[in-house]
Amino acid sequence: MKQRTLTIIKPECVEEKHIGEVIQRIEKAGFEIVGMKMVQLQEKEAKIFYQVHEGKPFYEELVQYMSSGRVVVMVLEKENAVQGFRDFIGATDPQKAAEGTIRRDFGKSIQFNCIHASDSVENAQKEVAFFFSQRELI
Ligand code: FUP
Repeated sequence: MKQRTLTIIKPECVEEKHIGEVIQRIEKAGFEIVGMKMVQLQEKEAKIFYQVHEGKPFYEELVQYMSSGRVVVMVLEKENAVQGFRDFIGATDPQKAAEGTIRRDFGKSIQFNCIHASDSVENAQKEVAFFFSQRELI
């Protein structure tokens, strides 16, 4: 069944001008971009987006980082998109990510790991709704 998932090209990856390469890989892998925008998250928005991690040791830093610069947010559509995209980008820690994955090739550390992917169908729906209105999704 076709699914939709949310991805974010994170601030360091935007800063280092990898937007084009990352999007090219995503498209070549068969994910269809059905929504896309560039934003800088406000700190309060990043807090809400990462609410599931509240209380964890890395939460505050993660919120600061994700609101520190421009990000590119996309909604991707494909069969089994949620798990498929997580497998495609690689493990959270770029050093543990498989060769040829986006996180392995563009990530710097577990925090600066280039790209976000929704972790479940339910969270994907919530995350898509967090960033996009109905008319922004084609
Ligand atoms: P993932 O689903 O692969 O993005 O990983 P998690 O949901 O476990 O983590 C979400 C984000 O928190 C990561 F992308 C980066 C950050 N993080 C840290 O900064 N330190 C950690 O130890 C774990 C996660």
